[in-house]
Amino acid sequence: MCDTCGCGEGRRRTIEVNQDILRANREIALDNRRHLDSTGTIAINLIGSPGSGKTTLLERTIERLGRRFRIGVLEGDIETEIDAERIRKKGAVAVQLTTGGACHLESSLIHRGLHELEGRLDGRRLDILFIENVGNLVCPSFFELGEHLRVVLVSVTEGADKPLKYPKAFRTSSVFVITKADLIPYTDFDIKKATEFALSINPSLETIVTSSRTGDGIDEWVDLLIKARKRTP
Ligand SMILES: Nc1nc2c(ncn2[C@@H]2O[C@H](COP(=O)(O)OP(=O)(O)O)[C@@H](O)[C@H]2O)c(=O)[nH]1
Ligand SMILES: [Mg+2]
Repeated sequence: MCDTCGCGEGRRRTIEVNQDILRANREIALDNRRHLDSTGTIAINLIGSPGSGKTTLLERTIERLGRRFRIGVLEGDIETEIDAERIRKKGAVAVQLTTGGACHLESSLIHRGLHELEGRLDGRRLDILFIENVGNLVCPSFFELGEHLRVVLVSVTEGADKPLKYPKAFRTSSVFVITKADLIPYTDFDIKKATEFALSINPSLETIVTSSRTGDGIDEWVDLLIKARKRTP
């Protein structure tokens, strides 16, 4: 029962609780996944630091794909409806999920959000569901949400070493999006290094360099989404 003397007893208890939470989360994530498969919806979970450009990339994506596909967005934040409102202005249906303090989204919240999204669609099915996770490169990587594709974003102002410092986010993702490439001249960001670091953590990671400001790399990003959608049931 000791949390302070370093005997490890307290730590062992904490790990057991965490494993229960992760197991319960995974079970609901599997339910989410079954539901998404049954409606032919691909779900994409975006993980990145606050301000890394997640919402802006979604805005550019909806501009490009919004007429071709029915897109829904679950926006994760601690507080406010700001991001959901930004998405709605682009014409996609969006539900804001506020965690009230938690640093990540859990599968039960996605389950509720998905019902709410679908309730706004009058029986029509979503082609693509984007989940913008709470801004954080640590906690969201531990929680499966039922997504088909996990994408980790790092902007060039954050530094090329982030894959090494936050390996779990890169190990559990399939795609690495480097954002704000238009700012490279003002930073010491090294794309080659960032890519090598990311591949050293996860050799099958696909890297795309984008700028939502200039549009660079957005074609490649959109192509990747279309191909991923074709692969889903
Ligand atoms: N220069 C530049 N700024 C960007 C780019 N993408 C996003 N931003 C800016 O970065 C800030 C944070 O973007 P946002 O999409 O809200 O980040 P989020 O917190 O990850 O959703 C905003 O002021 C955006 O205008 C980009 O590609 N280039
Ligand atoms: Mg955002």
